[in-house]
Amino acid sequence: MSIKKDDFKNSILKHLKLAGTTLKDATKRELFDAVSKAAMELVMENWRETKETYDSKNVKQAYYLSAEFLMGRAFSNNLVNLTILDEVKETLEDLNININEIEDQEEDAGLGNGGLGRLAACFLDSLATLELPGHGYGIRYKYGMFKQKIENGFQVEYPDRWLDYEDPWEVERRSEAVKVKFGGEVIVVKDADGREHFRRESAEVVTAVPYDMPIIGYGVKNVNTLRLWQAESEDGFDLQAFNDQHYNTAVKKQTQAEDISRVLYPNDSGPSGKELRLRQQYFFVSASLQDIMKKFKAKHGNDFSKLPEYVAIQLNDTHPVVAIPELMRLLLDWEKLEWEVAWPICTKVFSYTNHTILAEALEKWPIDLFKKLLPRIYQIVDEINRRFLLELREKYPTDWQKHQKMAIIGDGMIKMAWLAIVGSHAVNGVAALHTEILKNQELKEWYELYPEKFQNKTNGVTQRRWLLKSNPELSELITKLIGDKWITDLSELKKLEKYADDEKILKEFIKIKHTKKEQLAKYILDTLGIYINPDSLFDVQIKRLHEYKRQLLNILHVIDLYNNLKANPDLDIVPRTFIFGAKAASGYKRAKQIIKLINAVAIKINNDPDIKGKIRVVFVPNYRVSVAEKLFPAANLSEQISTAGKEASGTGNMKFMINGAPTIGTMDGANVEIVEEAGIENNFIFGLTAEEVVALNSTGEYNPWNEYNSVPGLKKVMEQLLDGTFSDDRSIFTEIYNSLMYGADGNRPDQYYVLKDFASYREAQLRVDKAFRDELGWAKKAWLNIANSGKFSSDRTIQQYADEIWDIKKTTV
Ligand code: T68
Repeated sequence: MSIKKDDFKNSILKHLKLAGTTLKDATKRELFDAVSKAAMELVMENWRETKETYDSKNVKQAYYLSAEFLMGRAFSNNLVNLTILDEVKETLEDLNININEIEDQEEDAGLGNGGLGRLAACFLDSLATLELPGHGYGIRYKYGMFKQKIENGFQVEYPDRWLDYEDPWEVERRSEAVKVKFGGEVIVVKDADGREHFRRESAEVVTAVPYDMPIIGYGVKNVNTLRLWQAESEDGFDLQAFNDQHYNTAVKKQTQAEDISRVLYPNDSGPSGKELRLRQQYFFVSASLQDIMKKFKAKHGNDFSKLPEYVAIQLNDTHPVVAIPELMRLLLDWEKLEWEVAWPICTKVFSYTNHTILAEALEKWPIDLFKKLLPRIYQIVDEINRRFLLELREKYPTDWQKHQKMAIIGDGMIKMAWLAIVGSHAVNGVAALHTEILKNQELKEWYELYPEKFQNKTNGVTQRRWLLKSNPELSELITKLIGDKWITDLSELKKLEKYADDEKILKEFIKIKHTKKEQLAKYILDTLGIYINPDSLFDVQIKRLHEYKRQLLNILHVIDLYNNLKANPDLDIVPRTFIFGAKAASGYKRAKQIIKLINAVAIKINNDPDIKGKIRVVFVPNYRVSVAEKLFPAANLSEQISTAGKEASGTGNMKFMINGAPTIGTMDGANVEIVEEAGIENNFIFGLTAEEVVALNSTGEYNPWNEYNSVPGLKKVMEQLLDGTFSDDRSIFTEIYNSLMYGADGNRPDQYYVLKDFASYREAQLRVDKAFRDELGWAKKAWLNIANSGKFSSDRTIQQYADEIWDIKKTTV
């Protein structure tokens, strides 16, 4: 698309006028709104046309159900995908407006925790760009991922008020609201033919109001939809109670309904178990399915055997899995289908993605809670389970242990992952290694039972946001060399390989990397008041804080390096800046202690004159998508150091790779495939393998005291956690120490093998130090990572989902 500058200018002026202001008087926020609305006018037409095209061509559509969509900012990304960014920039310059300042007015849409939510956002971008009919359904949380501040070195959480200002990139569609019912009683009525009908009485009714965001394909007319539901009470507040001055009572129903979409749960793993969380899940799932069914019926009438020909539904982890019994409910109770007819329809429609092998993250709901909140859904799950157990008995007549292990309902719990596998035709992991671990370990019995269901879909990221938008300088160089096809076909980057020994090109790349580092250094200085040296090696670990991701290994190594520098001030090392960004789940104590440790180490090192700036440590607070866009392009080294077997895939690893940062990492998740593509010699691999971890776990013979006593320097580092080196309060790091050396909360000592991998990690860091001294040699490694990153586009991933799971087709508007 291209714009007529004068028309666009007039459109901006019109929107300013409608807002009751002028170019001269408008605040930056008012300008942001006006420019966004001018752009939205361009989007609207294509959006409508997209719906009409999908409708008139009668195509199958995919729906991505996800409790999280970590969209980040819309403004620049949408202008990029509309291919009008440069023209808008120039138009704004004519009006004396700096586009960067406008961009900074927008809050991130932080409706997700981390990788899982951001993956959903990348997938939507790819669906639209590939002209595929695929949309998202989720929750319009009033408060997204909390805002993190660091106070006295500790994480403190504040509400994320992202909707304080009206969002110009969404459209409320109140007329398409639907009702969702909770609780109450199930009444069974028999009709004349003896058929049972189920009715709900005295249920709590909540209204689900849809808000739509346009998902703009790059350089195409397709505009798909992300529909997010907001919860409201059916009939406002209780005026009678209000008149009687019972104010709390008057708003009770309203508050209870609105609670459902009030806030995102900030747990990226670990047990949920909270009633409100289940309410959220059922709320958005029921609303979405009603919406999907309404559209299907309007088009195809009541022949539901055709549903799988027109509808595919992807369940993003177990969070939306209650969709399986909900669709059964709609087919049985509303549409009067027989179970035997409805069930195969269901399994053909649904498919399920698993994102974790951490056992504690597999969702289970206590029967009592589930039954009380969703009585009819419980009956249906019970029946699914009954029939499934019959199937199991047939297949394994005497293996009672297996029946018990695989039952959907057991130990007083409903096991959502089991329900997902039984109710879907496809189950996928998110990287090759992860899928193998699912098949051979975690879901072994399930793979034996349903081998045909299991698939791998290695994750990917959208190069539009993570390269084109966030690194325009590198994008320009790439386009200069190989043209711009890479923007929609990342495998084109392979053509860069022939420049890997071209000194002139490598120097241009080095210069660009330096520019991105300067920009980041300026941002860190402006926001944190900390100076970092753009000539130092930027060593970056940015991801959720979790013990298995081992930020602790990183910071212990920093402490060791610090000790070495103190002992030998002339030690010849490459100057380094260790950069961290991470949020810890609010209730995750150990993760929070690790954040405190990183900050304490940072203060100590950054203020020690002996170090002469050779190493610096920076913790970037409130890590989020918009900050990630500054960090990935500026990184020299990508830290992907999880305990092997624990990180399902990782996607940050791919964002580093396409921006030219080699990986220091374990053979875990998608790191395995990154190394396969880019070459082990261009990355820094260390540590236990997934098999070695399994073997060590099973012998139970690992003893961290052996490493403690034998690895030079390690003992000292560990002692410093206790002796007040990093804090006057000697007790604050004791629990970290104890968890490593003695085990805590019933876990084995050092369950994530931090000490075990320490020596190997340090050795890999020495290789990094050595390699980085050779500027061109390093640039070549980085360049080869870029050139071989083609596989890690979410375009490739989504094309595989489209072909191998959903069976949806490219539909040009
Ligand atoms: C991540 N999972 C995986 N979970 O950890 C990561 N969990 O390896 C993978 O690359 C990514 O998913 C995409 O597949 C998560 O991000 C969550 O955020 C989460 C949220 C709520 C409950 C459980």
